[in-house]
Amino acid sequence: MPRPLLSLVLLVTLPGVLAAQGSLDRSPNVSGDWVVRPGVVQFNFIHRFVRSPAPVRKVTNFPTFLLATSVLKGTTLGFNYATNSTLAPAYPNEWEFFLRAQPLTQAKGFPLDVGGQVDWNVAADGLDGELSLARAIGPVRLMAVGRALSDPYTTDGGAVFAFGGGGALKLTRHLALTGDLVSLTDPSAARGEKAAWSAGLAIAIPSTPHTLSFHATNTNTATLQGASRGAKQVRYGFEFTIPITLARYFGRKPAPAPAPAAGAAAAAAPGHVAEGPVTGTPFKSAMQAMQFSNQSIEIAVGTTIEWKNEDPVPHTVTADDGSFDSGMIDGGQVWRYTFTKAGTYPFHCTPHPFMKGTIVVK
Ligand SMILES: [Cu+2]
Repeated sequence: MPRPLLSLVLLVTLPGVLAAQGSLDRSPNVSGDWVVRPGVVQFNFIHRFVRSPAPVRKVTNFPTFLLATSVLKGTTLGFNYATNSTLAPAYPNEWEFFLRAQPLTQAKGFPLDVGGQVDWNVAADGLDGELSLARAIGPVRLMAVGRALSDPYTTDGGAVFAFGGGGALKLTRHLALTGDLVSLTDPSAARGEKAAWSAGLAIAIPSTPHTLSFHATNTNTATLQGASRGAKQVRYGFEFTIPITLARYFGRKPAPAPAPAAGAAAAAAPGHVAEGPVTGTPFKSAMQAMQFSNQSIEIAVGTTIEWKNEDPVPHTVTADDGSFDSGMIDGGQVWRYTFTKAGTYPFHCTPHPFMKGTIVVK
């Protein structure tokens, strides 16, 4: 297969790690201003539809595409493109170009996730802003949001405001219930503006970096403008999230890992390699963002290597010659192996053959 075609096939079938947020930590109308991890391009696709009454029963679709990437760590630059928007009269192609930042996070020890977005909405011909606060408490993540939106019906830069909240309840690692309620402070009955709401079921597809959210909502598009206005009719639809890890296609070669001194090099058992208790200090490595974090490891005979899978998808550590094989290591799990014979051991990950490394045992 020609290389560009192969790349395309990989791009479609093996997208990158769940780096940006999937749909399990947010709700359809409240994004929480998630940001993309550096080196990742995020592509999200939302498809919603309504069916007109009998006898026509015409299905009308409301898609929104999101493409975004990181410019600086903790920030995201991207756009939403909704191809069947009802926001501004006679303006169905709604573009929103946004810049997001999430400077404070619970992961870094702050009590809340604090994020914000500014965007230019082309259909509304104006600037929008959002501030969001979120906090995870056990399996629940609660979000609050305040928005200042340019008024799509005026040309004098008039502003409207919206406030709302959302939540996600994680039932398992792969399943969450989500919901939200957002309203303009002064919805216009004449324009049919109602409070926006959604109810959904979000699924992390096992062994992939994708999430899928099935939801019902009364909003048309996923822009700040669109997610602040409900309509009369209920839309049913889904969102599919695709994080694409660039390192996979434009491979970087990290420097070889430093060689730690072997703890108990003398006690090398006879034979090839052995799986067993840790002797001495293990050499710690990991799987991160669909790569082995140490692709070249040099150790002394008798050293144990400990791999931690920091991805949400399972990986393996498998010798190319079959001399060792971890089997599936789930996200968060650790696997250890003690190398008792000198040699060079190329290894890979069985479900992701592009993940490769070499261990030199001296
Ligand atoms: Cu893998």
